[in-house]
Amino acid sequence: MGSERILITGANGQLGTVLTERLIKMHGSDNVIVTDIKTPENNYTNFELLDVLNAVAIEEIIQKHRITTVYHLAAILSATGEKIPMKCWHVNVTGYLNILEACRKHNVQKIFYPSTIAVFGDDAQKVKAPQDSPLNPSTVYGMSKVSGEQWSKYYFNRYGLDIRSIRYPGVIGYQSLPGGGTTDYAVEIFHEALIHGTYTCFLSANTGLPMIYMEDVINATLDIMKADRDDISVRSSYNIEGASFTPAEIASEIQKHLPQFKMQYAPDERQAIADSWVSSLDDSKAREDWNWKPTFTLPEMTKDMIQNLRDLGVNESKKKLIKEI
Ligand code: AKB
Repeated sequence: MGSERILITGANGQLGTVLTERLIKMHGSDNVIVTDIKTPENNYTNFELLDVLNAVAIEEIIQKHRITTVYHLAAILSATGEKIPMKCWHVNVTGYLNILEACRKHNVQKIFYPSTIAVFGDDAQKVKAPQDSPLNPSTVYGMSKVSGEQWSKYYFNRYGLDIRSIRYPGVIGYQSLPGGGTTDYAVEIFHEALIHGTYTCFLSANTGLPMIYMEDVINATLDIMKADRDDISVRSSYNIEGASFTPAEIASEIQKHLPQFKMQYAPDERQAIADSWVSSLDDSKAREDWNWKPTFTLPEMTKDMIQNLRDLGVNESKKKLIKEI
């Protein structure tokens, strides 16, 4: 572990912010090269501006810092992707190919590639969608991630690149804010509940989606990267799930802590995206291969979110939320 030199792309995002902190804690700030297309608020020892569409810059950074492992998080998510489909495809697919080629040429040993529940489409089984479901998504984001899963398998089979991947559910955490996704409501709801006592949800009450708490998703990411190479039998991407719920269910859980909280519904264009996805996943393959096991249920994540946002000072979080939108 001591000689691992890590590159993380898209480090300013919802997950990147938290994963970067954890990787720095584990490997030391000298060994973690933090990159994003925008300058972060945090003062990292090793930060470089990086647009993943710049293949030359990726190679330079990999060579300069003698990178051995890449966590490639840079991507455009589902809702934004539908507004700028060509750009979404370009960033998510060409950007990933730039990373794969640079890794192949410069002998990077391991890559983490996040896929998503957006890879599923109307023909997938809605409840407990199997690991080997048909993948016919209706969004560009989903199409780009199905393609990314295929490219991962190709680079593993053809060049032996040790690429590991998880299909991320919607992520809920107090540390950072999501941007441009369809599952973003499940974070926004906490900020609005604490500040205004009401939230107007952009999905309808009974839209069930797979979700996961930040602590669990970070552990999953680190655990799959730690697993023995031979234990990874899925080289496209693994289903994982924390807790699946609907907007009505999370609202009623929040009401247990904030009894005055009121939820309204005004579904927008994101409803069609959510309707095309599955509502829960069968993650038994991840459990079998690398011992995946979530720890946070909906009641536990709700309690933890409210407690932490209160401790952080929700006004500060809200300021950030407004800026992000
Ligand atoms: C989104 O909503 O687009 C993302 C995802 C599920 O990948 N959070």
